[in-house]
Amino acid sequence: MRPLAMLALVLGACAGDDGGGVPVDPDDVDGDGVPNASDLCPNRRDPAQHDDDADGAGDVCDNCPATPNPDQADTSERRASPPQFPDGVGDACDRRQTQADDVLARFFPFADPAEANGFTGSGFTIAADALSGTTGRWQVKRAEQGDGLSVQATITRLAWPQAEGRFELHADGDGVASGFTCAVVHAPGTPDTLVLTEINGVTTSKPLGNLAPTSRFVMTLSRAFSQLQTGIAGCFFSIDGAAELRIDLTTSDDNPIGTYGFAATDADVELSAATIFTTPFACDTPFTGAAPHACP
Ligand SMILES: [Ca+2]
Ligand SMILES: [Ca+2]
Ligand SMILES: [Ca+2]
Ligand SMILES: [Ca+2]
Repeated sequence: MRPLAMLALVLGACAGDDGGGVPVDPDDVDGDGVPNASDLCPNRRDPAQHDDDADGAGDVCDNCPATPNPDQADTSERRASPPQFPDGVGDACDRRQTQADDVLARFFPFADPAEANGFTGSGFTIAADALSGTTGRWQVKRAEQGDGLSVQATITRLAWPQAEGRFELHADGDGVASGFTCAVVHAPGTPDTLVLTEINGVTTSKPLGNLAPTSRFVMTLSRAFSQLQTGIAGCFFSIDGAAELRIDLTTSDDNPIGTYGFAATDADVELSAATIFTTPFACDTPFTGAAPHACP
């Protein structure tokens, strides 16, 4: 018997004594029915084995569940003095590369219709491993505390059945009377446009061009606050893995509590996933510079 198998057998005997009387199977240490050798998350119970980004790491153990990163690298925060350690958010999707304490808070792979139970709203459905709809609004109450929030949608279809349409992410409020929205706006005679809005406040925008409906878009609405309470909200959009287009605004909102979600108005949209990142601590100064942005 290999030493590892023997150790697992010993641990299994202990777990069997004080658990439910079921010994750990050394060939399936997480007990999900999938043998270690073929388990996408050998140490996390994961009978569904869903791998949204198809990188070989299952959703429940992937440190960037919507970004292919087979190496699972998470090293960019590491420094010797003063000591700082990786934060569990993979380098490939970590928006604050040099700052620890970021959290991969929620991941919605839209693989199971039961995920809809986490949301309020109407107009979207979960089927065929995606969320889709044409006109709808879904949101979830934010449970995580902290100044920083990123709401990221992985979009696998975005088409316009009418002359005008809109798809948006929202955060910090309900996206109707409060909070921020990051929207793709389609209108006749103009290129599709990325628009960032603080509700009842400032807005900024940038043209995206005419989007091809079946490209893969990654759209992110982020909010980060400095310790000086100078707030920045950002909206990011990438097409087929190209560099992100980014727009920012300075916000007067000092209450990072509310909901996050997404809404479509006459937009034939399909999301393969939504990912929520949070941070309990803000950057020392507002984030600036090239994407992915890092605390200065
Ligand atoms: Ca297993
Ligand atoms: Ca994965
Ligand atoms: Ca990944
Ligand atoms: Ca990290």
